[in-house]
Amino acid sequence: MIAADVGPGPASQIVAAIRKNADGDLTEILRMEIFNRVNIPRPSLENSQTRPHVIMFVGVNGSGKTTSIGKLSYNLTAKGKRVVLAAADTFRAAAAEQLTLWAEKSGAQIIKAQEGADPGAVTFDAIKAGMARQADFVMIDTAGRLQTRVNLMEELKKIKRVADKAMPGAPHDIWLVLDASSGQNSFSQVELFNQAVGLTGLVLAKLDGTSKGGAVVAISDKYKLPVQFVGLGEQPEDLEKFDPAQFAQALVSQ
Ligand SMILES: Nc1nc2c(ncn2[C@@H]2O[C@H](COP(=O)(O)OP(=O)(O)O)[C@@H](O)[C@H]2O)c(=O)[nH]1
Ligand SMILES: [Mg+2]
Repeated sequence: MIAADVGPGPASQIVAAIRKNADGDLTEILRMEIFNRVNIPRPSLENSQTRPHVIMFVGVNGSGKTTSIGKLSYNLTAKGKRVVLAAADTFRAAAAEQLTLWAEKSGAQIIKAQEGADPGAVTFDAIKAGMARQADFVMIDTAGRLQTRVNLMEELKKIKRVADKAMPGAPHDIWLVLDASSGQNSFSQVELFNQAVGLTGLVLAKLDGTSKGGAVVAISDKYKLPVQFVGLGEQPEDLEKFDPAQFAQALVSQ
């Protein structure tokens, strides 16, 4: 379990549970212990009564934010939902270009600005556009550079405040995108971003790699944050709803 990034806390609890049931099917007990920890209720996006439902994506550089937004946008527009994307990572011009490609691929609308522009202004405009166009979802892409940790967290707090100004109650969700291969490092990412902006859920990207995302077991245990989606590649279809049973099974098989 340590090798699978489950973390020392849950690992020793699970070992204790297995000791108690030493006569039982060990693999089955292990699977259930993992399942019970990651099976956190997650409200379905499709049932949201809020229009537009505004989701802000946060996370460190390269974790998979822009790609996850692109795939989710593709998924939602395919179901007939109207989506507006906010290119609020204005740190690099390439970030807006990357999101523009996803907007084109999925048929979403995109609000963007020049490199270096105020991410709050982009967020404000995107939410207003989403309201005016009666969009179902507005998804906000944000920057993730951690070398300027304090600035980034202040920037994210500001985006959150501006979103609420544009539409009281927004953002309705703030999801942290984790790279499944980050291992125990993802624990401190959750701590950091949760403290700054208050998370409502997780996206586990790059689960198609060698790591089966065991760190989520400890994260779920402590923060009770549901994993909403998992990323399984770079193609538009490579995003799936998180399935706790399948996740537990994959981790045990590993
Ligand atoms: N294999 C795989 N690659 C991914 C996945 N999600 C993102 N990537 C890749 O990871 C890199 C960083 O992703 P990006 O979305 O730009 O990260 P961001 O900096 O958080 O916006 C890109 O090369 C993506 O194509 C995934 O689920 N599986
Ligand atoms: Mg990005």
